[in-house]
Amino acid sequence: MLQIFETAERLPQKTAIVEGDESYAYQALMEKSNSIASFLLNGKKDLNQCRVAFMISPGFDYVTHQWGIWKAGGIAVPLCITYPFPSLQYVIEDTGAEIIIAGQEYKNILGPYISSTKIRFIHVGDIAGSSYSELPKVDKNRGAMILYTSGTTSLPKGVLTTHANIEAQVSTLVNAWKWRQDDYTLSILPLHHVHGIINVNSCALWSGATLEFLSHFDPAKVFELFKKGNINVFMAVPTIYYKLIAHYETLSQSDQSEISNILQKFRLMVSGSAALPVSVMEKWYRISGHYLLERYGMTEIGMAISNPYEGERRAGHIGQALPGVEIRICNESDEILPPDQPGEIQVKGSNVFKAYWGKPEATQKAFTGDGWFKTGDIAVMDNGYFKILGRDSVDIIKSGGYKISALEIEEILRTYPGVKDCGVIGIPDEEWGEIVAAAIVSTDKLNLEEMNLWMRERLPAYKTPRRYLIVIDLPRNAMGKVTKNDLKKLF
Ligand code: MCA
Ligand code: AMP
Repeated sequence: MLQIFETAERLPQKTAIVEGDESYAYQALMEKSNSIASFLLNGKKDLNQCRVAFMISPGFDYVTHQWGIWKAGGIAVPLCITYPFPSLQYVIEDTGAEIIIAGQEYKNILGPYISSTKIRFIHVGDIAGSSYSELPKVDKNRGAMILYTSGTTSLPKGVLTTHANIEAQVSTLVNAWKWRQDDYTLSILPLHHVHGIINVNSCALWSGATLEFLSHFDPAKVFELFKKGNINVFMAVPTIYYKLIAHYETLSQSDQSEISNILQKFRLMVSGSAALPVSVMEKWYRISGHYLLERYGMTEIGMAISNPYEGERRAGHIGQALPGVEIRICNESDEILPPDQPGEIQVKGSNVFKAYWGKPEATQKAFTGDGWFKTGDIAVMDNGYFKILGRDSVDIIKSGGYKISALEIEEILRTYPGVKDCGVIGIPDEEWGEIVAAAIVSTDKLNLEEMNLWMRERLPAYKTPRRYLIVIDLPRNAMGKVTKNDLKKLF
């Protein structure tokens, strides 16, 4: 992490963050994060990898608290600001967080729970002033961050990355995509995932660029900001490009040409987190004159494969291994296949995470005997470029760039009164990639609207099914296992 702080020291006067009408120089970022680190230390020499969960809206406060935790030697656990309480409680308890920092607007959701625990609770406003004590020298191989990812187990797993992992993930992208000081980018992605934290925020600040925040994604507001003419780098998930295109199409011809003229001047536009439909890539090219740079990554590894910054960006393909990242394609017995045969993507490199938090068995299962991380994504090399063919599990759904476990949703649905059984799947959708759909076995007359509301109290909106279907039984194979591909056909 050192380099990111070194840049801030080197460029004290340069604008680091813009948030609404406020702007903050790198010096302010350093001073504030130092005083936060001291406040967190509270007289101790080092937080020694104590987990510090924080629920802070995107902006200067988010970044300074994240940096403060790192500088004090803690492990940063960003909480999703749209999670309902049960999802927050799971992350807090699974990480064993000893400190929680919350913005004033999240006091109500967290306050009552925290007062019943021994957790130290800090409000963002509590940390004032700029006096600070000596900060610890943090070894790079110590834990820095835990992010939650849904997988083939019903509950999300915490992915522990070290300072060295984060450094590798950021520096690889800064070099490959030629980030520079005069770049100016927009942070609109959720800040409890790699895409927003690493690819956008950390790459920008590592490079001495300027990072402007928008509290949440809104196509009209994004275009308004583009029109100011400062932004020249933009990164988003395919659903966001889809929504921007849909909004563009509603504009008058003169507004369209104004936006198009601005977009032509951008240096770089990237898409990732889910497959970029060729139709979206082509439409965006017609609007902006840019072939989106599609790349492939995962919470456990940061970015691993990318189309080139210079050279052909091939539609429907994720590109080639990034420098410093080793990739191989393997069969189910982890034997290396020639890359032109379809198989699992396996990854090695200093970008690869340290462990699933508190889950040694899951960690062991995720790696081959010789230390390659098994992604579960199936790909093939097509004329020099990797192409994703699918996943090895039908229980993983990608919607709006979010990874969602069907099993987690099923487990909650089964506890709803009147639900005898259920099967959750992702159904293909042009805008969202997939949308979450649930088939419910019930003999009662279920009120689906009520059930949906009940689900939304227990799951974030993005994990809540958007389609329900009542069925007499679920399709099963001879072993009695639900055949999800048959289930998909019912929708
Ligand atoms: C949702 N809604 C519902 C239901 N579900 N309403 C009724 N019933 C339901 N079952 C409502 C929501 O409350 C909301 O309403 C509206 O539908 C839209 O919800 P949402 O899904 O949140 O969509 P959005 O707000 O329009 O946001 C779209 C988005 C967002 C901006 C594309 O999905 C997003 O930020 N995606 C990015 C995810 C990401 O960064 N992934 C990276 C992880 P209301 O508006 O009234 O509240 S992957 C990663 O990090 C790896 C390393 C990688 O490769 O990048
Ligand atoms: P997450 O666990 O949320 O980090 O999501 C990682 C997963 O997103 C990967 O395992 C892939 O399945 C998927 N993914 C990321 N980038 C792409 C891409 N460009 N094309 C297809 N799938 C992608």
